[in-house]
Amino acid sequence: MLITAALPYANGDLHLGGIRSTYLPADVFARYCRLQGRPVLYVCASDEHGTPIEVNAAKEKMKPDAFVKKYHDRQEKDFQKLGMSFDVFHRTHSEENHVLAKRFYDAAQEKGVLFTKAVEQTYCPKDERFLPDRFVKGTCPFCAAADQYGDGCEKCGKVYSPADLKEPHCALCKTVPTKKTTEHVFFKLSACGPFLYRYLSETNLQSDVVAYVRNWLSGLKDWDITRDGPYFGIPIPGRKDQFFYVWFDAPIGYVAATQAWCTANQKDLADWWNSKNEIVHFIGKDIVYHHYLFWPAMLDTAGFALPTRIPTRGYLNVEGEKMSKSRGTFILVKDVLARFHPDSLRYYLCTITPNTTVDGNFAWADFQAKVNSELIGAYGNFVYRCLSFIVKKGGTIPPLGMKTELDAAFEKELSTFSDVVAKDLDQIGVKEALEKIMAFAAKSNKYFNDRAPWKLTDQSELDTVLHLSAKAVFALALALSPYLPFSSGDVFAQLGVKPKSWADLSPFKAGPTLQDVKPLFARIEDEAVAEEVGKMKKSG
Ligand code: B3M
Ligand code: ZN
Repeated sequence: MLITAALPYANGDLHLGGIRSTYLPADVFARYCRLQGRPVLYVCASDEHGTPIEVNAAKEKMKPDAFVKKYHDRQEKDFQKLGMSFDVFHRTHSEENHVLAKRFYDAAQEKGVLFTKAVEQTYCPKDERFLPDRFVKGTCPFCAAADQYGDGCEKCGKVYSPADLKEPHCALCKTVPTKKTTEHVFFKLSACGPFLYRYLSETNLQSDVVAYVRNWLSGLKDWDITRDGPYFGIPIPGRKDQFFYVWFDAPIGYVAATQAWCTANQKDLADWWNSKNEIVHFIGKDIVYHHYLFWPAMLDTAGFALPTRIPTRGYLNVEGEKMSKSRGTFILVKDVLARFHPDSLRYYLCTITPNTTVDGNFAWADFQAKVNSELIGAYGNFVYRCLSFIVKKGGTIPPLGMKTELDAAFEKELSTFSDVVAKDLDQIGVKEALEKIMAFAAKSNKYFNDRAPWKLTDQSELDTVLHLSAKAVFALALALSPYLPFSSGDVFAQLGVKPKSWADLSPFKAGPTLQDVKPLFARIEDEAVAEEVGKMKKSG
C-alpha cells in the first residue's frame, strides 16, 4: 500500500484546507492500514518549483532555494506536531527528482509523445522577461472569472496557458504584456484519449470525480511542459534556458520521495512502485485534472504502475466563506496547535470530511461543540469515568465474573465493533467510520450508566462490568488510534496495555494496575473560542 498526499508548495505555512482535504485522511488511512498489518509506505514531499514560489521568495527578498528550504522545514515541524506519520517527507528540488524527471522525459521522447512547436508567450517589456503562469494574471478564458492566474482558473478548475488569458497583465508591474515567440516542448495528451478512457473506466476511482473527468476527455489539449528561464525548476535536457513546468516534475516527486525512502532503507523503487501494489494518491479537488489525466498519461508513457485510487476531497470554508488571508479566515495549523490539542483538531476535521468532493466548513463554535460534546462528552468522559472508578476500587482491572444478559449483549457488540468500522475504513470512509466509533462510545457510556457499578454489591457482577467497560475503553482507543494517535497513546499507557493490531483485543487482560489516570482532554472554554473569533474579526 503506497500512499501519497499531494505535495504542499513550500510557499508558506500549512493551513487547515490541505490538512482536511489531503494529509489527515491519508494519515488516518495509512495508520489504519499499518494496524491491519499491511506493509505501508506513506510518502510526501515539498513542491518547490514554479512561479508562485519565485514570486513569494522575491517578496521575502530570498533566493528561491533558501526560501523553499525554510518552508520545507517549517511545514515538516507542523506536520510532526499534528501527528502525520509520513515515512518520508522529501523535496522536489532534490537529486532524485532531477534524475527521475529526466527519465520520464526521455521515455516520453522515445515513445514519440513529445513534439515541439513555436508558441507566442506572454512577455513583459518592462521587466524584460517571459511571464509564465503566475507571473501573469487576467480573466479566465472559459468562465470569465476575473483575477485568475495564467496557469488555471480557481473558479472553474480549467487548466490553460498564460497566452489564453483575457485582459492579461504582468503580476509584477501590472504592465500589459506583449507576446514573444519561443519554441516549446509539448506532451501529446490529445493522443492519450483511448488510454485515459480505459483507465478511468477500469480503475476503481472515486465515482463522483470520474463522472466529470469523463467530460474532459473529448477536449484533451496537448500540454505545454516547457517554461522559459528565468524559472525555478528542473532544466530540460538539451534545451537552452528552458525548464520543466512545475506540474511536470511535481507528481514525479511522489516517485522521488519513494525512491529516497528506498535508498535509505536498501530497497528497490520497484519493490514499492509496481502494479501489484495499491498506489493511492490523496488530493484536493483543485488538482483533479493533473492527477486523473496528466499523471496517468505520464506514468503510462514511462512504463510506471498507475494509481489504483485517487481519493479526492473538497475545499474548506471557514465560517461559511472561502478562506481568505485578508478576512483573517486563513487559519494556520501552527496557530491552532499553539492553543488546542492536536487530536481535537484531527477529530473535528474528520467529522467534516465525508468521502466525496463536497466542501467542508470550519466554524469555531462548531469546533468547540463537537470537541466538548462528542470527543470529550462521549469518549473522553467515558474513559475517565471508567478508569478512575477502577482506580477507586484498587486500580487493577478485574477478571470477568458472572454475566447478566445486558453484559453478554454488550460483550458481543464489543467483539464485532471493529469489523463494522473496518468496512468503512477499507473504502476510505474516514468520517463514516468515525461516526460508527462514536456511536459505540455512546453505547459504552450507556452500558456503564445502566449497569451503574457504583450501586453494585455483588463482587462478581461488579468485576464483569468493570472488566467489560475497560475492555471497551481499549477497543475504542484502538479504533480511534488512526484518528487520535496522541490520546490513544495516553489511553494505552493508562491501561498498561500495548496494542498489537487492528481489532485484536487480546492484549487486554485482567490484571495490570492502571497508571496515572487523568482526563484525556481539556474542555474548550467559551473565552478561547471568543478570542479566536475576535482575531478573525480584527484582521477582517
Ligand atoms: N503543490 C498543491 C496544490 O495545488 C500542489 C500539489 C502537487 S501534487 C503533485 O494543491
Ligand atoms: Zn474559469
